[in-house]
Amino acid sequence: MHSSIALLSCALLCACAAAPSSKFTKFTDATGIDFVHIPAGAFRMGSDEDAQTLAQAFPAYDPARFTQLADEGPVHAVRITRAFWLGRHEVTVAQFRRFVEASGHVPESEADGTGGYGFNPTYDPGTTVRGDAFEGRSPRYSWRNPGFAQGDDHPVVNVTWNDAVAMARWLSAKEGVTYRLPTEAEWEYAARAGTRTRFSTGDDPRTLLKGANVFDQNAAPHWPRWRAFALDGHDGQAFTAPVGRFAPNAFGLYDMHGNVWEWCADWHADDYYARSPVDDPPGPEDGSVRVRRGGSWHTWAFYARSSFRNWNSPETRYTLVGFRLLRELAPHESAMSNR
Ligand SMILES: [Ca+2]
Ligand SMILES: [Ca+2]
Repeated sequence: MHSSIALLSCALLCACAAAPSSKFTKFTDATGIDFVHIPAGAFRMGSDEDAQTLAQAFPAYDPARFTQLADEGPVHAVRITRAFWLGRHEVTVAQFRRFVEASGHVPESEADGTGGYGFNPTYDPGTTVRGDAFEGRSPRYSWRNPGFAQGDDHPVVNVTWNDAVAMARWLSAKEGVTYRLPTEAEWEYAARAGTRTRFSTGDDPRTLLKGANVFDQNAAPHWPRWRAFALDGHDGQAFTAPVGRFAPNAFGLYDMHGNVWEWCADWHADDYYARSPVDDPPGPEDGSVRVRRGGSWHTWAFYARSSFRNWNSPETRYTLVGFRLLRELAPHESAMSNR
């Protein structure tokens, strides 16, 4: 009797150690959001590539840009001690609309009356003071309308950090499990999916062509002044792409690079990596700007690197910024999970 129990336990443990049981590798919640099981694990976070190396790899860029990346270092060990579910895709227009309609939440782009940003083919960045690539901020634009066509399966944009957190809270109450934005460490761990290269697809930006929607030869004709920075190739997408259109990373996650920037839970601090804890770094205790990661459909490849950190105030809404949700494991799932 004892030996058969021991054998059974071993079989379960061995199965879990090899790979999470299929029951727990993917999951679709009641609102239709697909999640991928991300196991606990360790990785090296950040980048310590020197300016000279980067200048050689990205010759079109002003070398001064490569001296402004101090917040990516030092490279440091991070342990993600708890497995979690991460959205297979960025939150889509349809999913966000479902949230808005069911919850009554009024997204900030509509609530404060100032709108968002949008693409207007007659707008010329060269005639503006800031040289911004998009028109706005204007009530003409919001999460409903970024000025270019978006299907229901495109990632929602013009959503603020506060909007993203509101959706996570609504889902938490609805599902009885915690939904939230990933921490910056969870995001980079998931984006790298075991890689140490600049992108999960490799070091060469051209490897992104099959794995990410970034600023490429399809997008460049709309912004000719930045043509020199467009990826050398066509990814087929001038604006946002339907989520999941490109190849996934080794965790089965789509669009971690490109399509839309993704809000993370953390405040941003330049010096955080030098003082962050090894286990589950939560980000600085306070700050004024929130982290966003991964680059977008309008982002030059260099800024879509796994280690690149960008940020904005929590009420920022923009044509390039969306989010992806994390769902924490329920207690019974944690017990079964490959820790
Ligand atoms: Ca593109
Ligand atoms: Ca993305």
